[in-house]
Amino acid sequence: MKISIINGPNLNLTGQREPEIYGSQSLDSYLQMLAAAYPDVEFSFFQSNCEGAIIDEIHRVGFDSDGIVINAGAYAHYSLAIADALRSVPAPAVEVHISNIYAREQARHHSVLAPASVGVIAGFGLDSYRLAVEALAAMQKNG
Ligand code: CA2
Repeated sequence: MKISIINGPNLNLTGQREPEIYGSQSLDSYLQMLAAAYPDVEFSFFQSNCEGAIIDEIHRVGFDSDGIVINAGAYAHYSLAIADALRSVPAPAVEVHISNIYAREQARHHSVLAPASVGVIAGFGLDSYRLAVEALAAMQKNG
């Protein structure tokens, strides 16, 4: 099974700032642990602070992956271009957030990516990524 994990703006700083919201582990080290826990899954990892680069990556992996796990950061709240990109590829996407966006400021309560995704996982810290991988693996297993 091939799963592509795509991260958006500022997520490269996870673990370095605002640990009360995003935890103290770096995203890179977490994702390495995640990959080690799923030796049968072929992962690709991508992070960019640029909207167009995220869209290019969705186009690159979306025809070949069995699933996309996407944390688009703040773009989740307003990027119709990223939502369009998710709709333009066959791979199912799971939208992920480290924090519980619904317990934060009003502007973070809405996601334009949610309607373009098969599901949303938010609020479980970095474990949100593992839960998304589990969801995609269960979807594939159950057809
Ligand atoms: O909770 C999430 O995963 C978010 O996608 C994180 C985004 C935020 O804009 C979304 O509303 C929710 C922010 C990315 C992380 O930003 C950092 C800022 C400072 C230090 C570390 C990370």
